[in-house]
Amino acid sequence: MDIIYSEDHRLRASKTELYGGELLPPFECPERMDYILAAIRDRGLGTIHSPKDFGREAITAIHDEGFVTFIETCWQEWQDAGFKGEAIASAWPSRSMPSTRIPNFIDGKIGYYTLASETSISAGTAEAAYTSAQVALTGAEQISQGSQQRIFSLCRPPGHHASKDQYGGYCFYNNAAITAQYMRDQGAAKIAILDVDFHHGNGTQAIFYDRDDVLFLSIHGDPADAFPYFLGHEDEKGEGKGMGYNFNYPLAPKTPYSTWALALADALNQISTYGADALIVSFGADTFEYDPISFFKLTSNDFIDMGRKIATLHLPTLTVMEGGYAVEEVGTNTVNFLLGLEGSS
Ligand code: Q9C
Ligand code: ZN
Repeated sequence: MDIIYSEDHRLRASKTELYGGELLPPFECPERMDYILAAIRDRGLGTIHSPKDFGREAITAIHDEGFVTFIETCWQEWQDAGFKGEAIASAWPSRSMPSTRIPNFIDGKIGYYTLASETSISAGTAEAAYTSAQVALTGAEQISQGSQQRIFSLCRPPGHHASKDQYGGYCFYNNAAITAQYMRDQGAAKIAILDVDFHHGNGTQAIFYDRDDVLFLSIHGDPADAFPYFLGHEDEKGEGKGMGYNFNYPLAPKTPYSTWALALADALNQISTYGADALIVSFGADTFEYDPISFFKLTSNDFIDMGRKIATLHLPTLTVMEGGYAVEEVGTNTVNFLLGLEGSS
């Protein structure tokens, strides 16, 4: 399987994550990629290619122009304001002040464009997020041209929590959504996005909620107990033309693979019925039993079976990397999934 990857992810190197009231080193760290690259090499998964540049337009096909400009300028404006730490939101429009006006001052503007406050912005974040989207798009082009049936876009930072105009949950640009739109623009009629990251793909759901040309399915920790807390319930089915094209499988703490796989079986049936031309997998290894911020109980071997089951769809499949924070095991678990998907494990 070909792999798309860029060293530019290292530009995303913030020092802080707001966690439990402390500013800690981020779970979403550059070392994650080193473990994945080592596992790709050790197990001979395939050849690594650099991304092409599909331009800013491929990103604004999904994201709001003002939001992309905000991501590009936030760090400079934060420094210009004289703040000493990394850029982090502390107030945003909420139930009791549901404003849609965009503040001028960066401390207000950052709240407008943020859905959660754990994720800091610092030097290089915008550049890394831009390249991560291009890594995804380069994989999507290969799938669209029919030259490959399986591609792994090793994206960092991840994307699935980002909506059209909000970042958070370690995500800035929604790589999976950007590639789905790209594939549609290249002529595919129907795309399915299967999100198997531990966390609900709230950004991807929101982006396609009123559309029937992109089916979205997510298996994740129940939002009653897990981030992003405010989206990902089973009764969220889509709206307007999109009604019936959104599927959520929220699962309880300590869910083992035997139970998780029942949700997957239902999701795969829905994808078959839908008749997608291509599949995008938002893959996170944070369903792993020892993930430090998650609560499912998948073992390393379970990832092989997950890949094999998804392969039974026989669809051209682009895998984009999302989360996974048990850093020393993230490589093994990710490559296990990809080898299962490829049918060589
Ligand atoms: N107590 C991705 O996996 N905060 N994002 C979790 C845990 C945010 C995860 C707090 C987790 C975001 C791409
Ligand atoms: Zn996650």
